[in-house]
Amino acid sequence: MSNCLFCKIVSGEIPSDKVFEDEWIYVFKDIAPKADVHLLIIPKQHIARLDQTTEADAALLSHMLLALPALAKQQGLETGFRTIINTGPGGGQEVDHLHIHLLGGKKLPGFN
Ligand code: IU
Repeated sequence: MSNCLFCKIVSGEIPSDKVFEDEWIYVFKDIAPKADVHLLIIPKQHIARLDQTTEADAALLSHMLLALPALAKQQGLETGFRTIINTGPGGGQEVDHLHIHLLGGKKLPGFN
């Protein structure tokens, strides 16, 4: 999508701190990190929101999830990590391009 910020990051039109990419996904450091490690995992194809995915996206969604442990390990998150997918305004989604937040490190607050 031509006016999508994350599509512009994928294409290189907007610079990013890239951590990983493959045929399906692009991974970069969040510009305003909420933890020691804060990555965003996004599909290269434009999908706006998780609630707009269908069975046709199953392989891509699986690929995104399965990439997380290796990314966490690469970032030194040996004791675990948190994943967040904000969906729509009610879920606090600010950028309308599907993304998984991968967070971890000593500053990560708990839920309790
Ligand atoms: P959200 O789930 O849509 O709320 O998360 C969007 C994230 O994108 C948020 O953590 C921002 O800091 C991040 N981000 C970014 O990394 N680079 C940008 O240019 C913009 C937002 I705008």
